[in-house]
Amino acid sequence: MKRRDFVRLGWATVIGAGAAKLRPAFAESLAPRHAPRPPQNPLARPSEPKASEGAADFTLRIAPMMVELAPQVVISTIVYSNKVPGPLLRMREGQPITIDVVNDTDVPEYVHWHGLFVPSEVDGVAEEGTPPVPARGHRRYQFVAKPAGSRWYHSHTAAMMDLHRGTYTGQFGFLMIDSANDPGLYDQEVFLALRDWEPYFTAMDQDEGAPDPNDQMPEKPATPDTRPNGLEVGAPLYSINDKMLGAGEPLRVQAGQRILMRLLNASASEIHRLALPAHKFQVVALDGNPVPSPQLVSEIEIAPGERVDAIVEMNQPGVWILGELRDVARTSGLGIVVEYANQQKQRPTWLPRPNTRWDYTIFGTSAPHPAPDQTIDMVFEKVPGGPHGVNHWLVNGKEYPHEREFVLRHGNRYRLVFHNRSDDSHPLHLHRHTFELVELNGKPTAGIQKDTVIVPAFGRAAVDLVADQPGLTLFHCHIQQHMDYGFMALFRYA
Ligand SMILES: [Cu+2]
Repeated sequence: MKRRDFVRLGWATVIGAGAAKLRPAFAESLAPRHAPRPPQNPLARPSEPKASEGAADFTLRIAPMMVELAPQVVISTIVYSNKVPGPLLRMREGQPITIDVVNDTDVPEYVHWHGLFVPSEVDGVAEEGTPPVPARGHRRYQFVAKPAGSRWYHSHTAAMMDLHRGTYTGQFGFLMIDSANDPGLYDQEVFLALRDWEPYFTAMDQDEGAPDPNDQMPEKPATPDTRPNGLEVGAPLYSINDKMLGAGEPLRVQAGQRILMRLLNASASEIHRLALPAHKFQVVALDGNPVPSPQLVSEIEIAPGERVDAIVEMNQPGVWILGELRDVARTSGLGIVVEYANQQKQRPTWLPRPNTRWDYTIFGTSAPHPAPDQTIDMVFEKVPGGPHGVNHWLVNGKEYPHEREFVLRHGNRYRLVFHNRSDDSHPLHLHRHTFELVELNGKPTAGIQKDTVIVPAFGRAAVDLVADQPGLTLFHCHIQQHMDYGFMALFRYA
């Protein structure tokens, strides 16, 4: 695909199209809590693609913004088009799409289209050769929208020690590719992005619960690593979309409705677990791809980069908290009130829950897999407290870059075996492709198509990949700090 500059549009036109009005976030939060409003998520209203030829379908404008997470809790970050999350980019599968990105900041940026099959030159990744959106400049991205499902877009800039860059900022948004075959078996669709804010360095683990004695840890070394842990990134504030628990509009539902929740973990560093007391989630898609065996679960685990689509049947009238299982995260903002019609008088209820284990394989089948043409082993290790006191990461014994280690032949089938020899769980993401989960800690499965998979601490996962998207392809842990400090590899096509 040929990239064109959009100089011919004229700068004034671009500014005109891109300049969103200041968001009335403050006014909204001052509105009476129970003012009648249509029961829908404001995010569900997409920015309208523009019809005229030569104009972009969407314009994103990168600029700083004050975000009111709660009354008197206001943070400063960088966002897309004065919104957190950025505007919902909604498109049809197969539709050619033009997106203009205007960068009003002093640093180059990359916008990555997560989960899409797009060429390396537009994937929004420096390592793959995508050109940046220059500081105080602009760039046009063009691609064909595929595959259908819940996708998203976010900054793909390295942050290193600067916790105001990359995925630490508010530069993220939902990108929905609608399939012509969506059965539409729901009454409301809501987009819920989990986030943390104001990151800081700490040597304490943020999201790891106590290890379950029943956990399989096939990659656990015989002798434990006794070196002191280095710095990781934590956060004191959380939100769903741009509001801390209780500060925003509740999710308004009616008894009998089926609510499709499109969940995204847009955090730079933390895996989250969510529950809605008295309700169950019917998980229908993982990373936007329908699962072969939709199942009812009472908790959802979702890692940075992942999406979970789940339908919740509203059959327990009341006012509830959809929130993080960990009290510290939920009471620091990670939740949203779910309010049934005519129940407003009640206080939102949270019920402590037994910690069940999230297991991807229950959504799969037991179909056999074709034999791979080649198996590629990838071993991940932590170097605790390297330079700057920050943990560093090794892929097959070395930090990024890898030159010719990972070479794919077009059309071949590969089995990637991820050996996590560290005491952290890692959400591993492969760009521009989806892979099929084959095995997790010895448990076989089939039919689960993902682009990001959590490999638990000292765990092992195997995924099958058909090499059908020629071009440079980045692989990395979706935790920003891990990626910045070595946890990346570039796949090439021969
Ligand atoms: Cu990681």
